[in-house]
Amino acid sequence: MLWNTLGGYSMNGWSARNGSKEVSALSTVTFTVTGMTCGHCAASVREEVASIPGVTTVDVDLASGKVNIASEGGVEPEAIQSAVEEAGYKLAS
Ligand SMILES: [Cu+2]
Repeated sequence: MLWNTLGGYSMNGWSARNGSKEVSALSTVTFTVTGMTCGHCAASVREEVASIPGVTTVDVDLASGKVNIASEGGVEPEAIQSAVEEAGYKLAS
């Protein structure tokens, strides 16, 4: 993968193609989780969501309930929902 990118660079120049490839590889999505009341809750949700294959980063904002998830290639909403429920919380509808 890395070598392909480098090859594209030297043969085709630094084009928008290279840039868009990198951006599309990492996708972020934000969900709102209800029922979290303390740092322990936030940590539980973060832990469960982080265990979903492909997820690279999980940011939990306890005050708003917003959970920001970065993943490689995207994550099924169903996977996120079941991870949140596994932790004992629910997604806001
Ligand atoms: Cu708690």
